[in-house]
Amino acid sequence: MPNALYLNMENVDVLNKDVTTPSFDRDQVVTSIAHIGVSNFHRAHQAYYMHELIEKHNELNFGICGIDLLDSDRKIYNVLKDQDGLYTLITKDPNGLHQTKIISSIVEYFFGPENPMAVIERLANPDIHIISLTIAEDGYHLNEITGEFDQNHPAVAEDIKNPFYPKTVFGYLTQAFKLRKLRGVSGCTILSCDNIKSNGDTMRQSFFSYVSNVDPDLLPWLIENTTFPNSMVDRITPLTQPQDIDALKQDFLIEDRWPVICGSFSSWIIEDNFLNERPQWEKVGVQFVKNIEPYENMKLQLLNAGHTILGILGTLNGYKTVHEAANDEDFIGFLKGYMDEEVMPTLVPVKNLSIEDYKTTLITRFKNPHINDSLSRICTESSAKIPAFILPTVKKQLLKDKTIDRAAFVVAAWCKYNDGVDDMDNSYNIIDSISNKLIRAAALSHQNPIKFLEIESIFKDLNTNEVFTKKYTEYLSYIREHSIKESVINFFK
Ligand code: CS2
Repeated sequence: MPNALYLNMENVDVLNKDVTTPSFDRDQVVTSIAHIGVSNFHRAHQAYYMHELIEKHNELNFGICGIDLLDSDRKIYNVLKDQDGLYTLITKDPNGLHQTKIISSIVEYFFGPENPMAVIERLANPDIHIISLTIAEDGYHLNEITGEFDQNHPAVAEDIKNPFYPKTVFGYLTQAFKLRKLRGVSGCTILSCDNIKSNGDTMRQSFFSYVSNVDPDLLPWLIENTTFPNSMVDRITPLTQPQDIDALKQDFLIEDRWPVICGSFSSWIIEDNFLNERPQWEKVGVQFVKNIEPYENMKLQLLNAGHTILGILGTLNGYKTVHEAANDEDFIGFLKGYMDEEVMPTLVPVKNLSIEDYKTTLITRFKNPHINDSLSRICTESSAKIPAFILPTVKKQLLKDKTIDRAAFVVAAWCKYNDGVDDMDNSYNIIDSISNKLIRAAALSHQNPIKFLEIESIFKDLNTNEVFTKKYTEYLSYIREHSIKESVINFFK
C-alpha cells in the first residue's frame, strides 16, 4: 500500500482523487473574517460555508483568520500550523452516503497564549470586517443566577487586573478596539455563532459591560462602530475519534491529524445587521432574516432539547451514542411526545420554513448511525443546557396551564443521572463545571427529592411550583426504583 500523504498545501493537489480538493488559488484569498474558537463545530459550519462561497462563487474577499485563546486549544494550533489551516470534512448522511472534502477557507491562524499582541494586532487590522465567535456557553461569563455578565468571574477579574495580557475574548476585543479607535480604523461586526439565546445581544451585553468597567471612554465609540447580529447555527458535529483518523488514512491515504465528521444537514440563519459589506452567504444556502427569535426557539427547544433528552435517558439505559438511543422505540417515542405535546404549542410559525419538516428531519438526523455522536458529548455541561434548552419550554407551558409531564420526567431522570450509575450498574463520569454541586444535590434528593430542584442557578424558583414539583417527585421516586426503560413505558406508553 502506498504511503499516506500529510495534509498540507504542498500535497493538497496530489491527494487521492476520491477526495474533493479546493480548486481556488489560496494566494488570491484576502482575510477579512477573524474567527475566535476554531472548534470542530466552526470547521463543520462557518468555515465550510465560507469555503463553499469561495469555491463556487469565487468570493475571494472573505478568507478566515482562525484564532484560539485558551491554553487547552494548543492541539488545534499545532495541527492547523502543520497542515497550513487545511483539514478534511467528512459529511455523512443517514443513508450512508459520505463526502470527503478538503476545506481551505482558514487561510491564517493565530494562537493567543503564544503571542497575545499578534492576536490583538490582527483583530485591530483594518482588513478585518467581521469577528465571529464560537466560544461556547460558558465563554460569555454570565452569572448563573442573574444571567448578567459576571465581572467577578476569575478569568474576567484577571483580565481587569492585567488588561495588556488578556485571556478572555472580552479582554482581547477591548485592546483591539482601543487600537482601532486610536488609529482611526472603522469598527466591525461581531458575529456570535454559539448555541445560546439571542447570541448577538448576549455578546453585546457581556462585552459592553466589561468595557464600561475597564475602559468607559471606549464605550460611545463602540456603540457607534459595532453591530452584533443574532444567528441560529445548526449542524450535528461529533467529536473526532481515532478511528476517523485511521479510516481517512486507510481509505484515502490522507494523514490528517484532526479531520471533522458531521451530518449532511446544516443550516445558518442570521439577522442581516452587518456594519460593512458582508459575504453573500445566501448564495450557499444561508438565510438572512429580520428577527431570529422564532428560528432560534425552534432549534434550541427541538434539536438541542432532543439531544439532551436522548443523552440522559440513553445514558441511564447504558447506551453510548445518540443513534442507539434514537433507534430505541421507547425513547424516540417519548421524545416525539415531548416535541408534539410540550414544545410545539410554544413555537410560533416561521417564514420560509416548516417546523413540522424540521422536526421530522430531526428524527432522521438523530437516528443517523454513521455519525457516532457520543452521549457523553451531549451530556457534557448539562447544567447549562437544561436551563437553555428545556426549562424555557416548561416556563411557557406552565404559564398557560399546559402539560409539563415529559419535561418533569426528564428533570427527574437527570437527577438520577447525577447518581453516576446506569441501569446496568456501570458508572460514568459527570462532565460539568458544577459536577460537585450536581452530585451532592442528587445524593440529598434520595431523602428529599426537592433538594435537587434547589440548585438555584439552574432551576431559579421552579422548586416552588406545585404542578411541576408534584410530577417531578412522583417520577423521581419511580425512576429510583425502576429502570429508565420501565419508567418510560409505565408513564408514557
Ligand atoms: C448538541 C449540539 O451540545 C449539544 O448538546 O445538542 O452540539 C448540537 O449537536 C448542535 O447544536 C447541532 O446544531
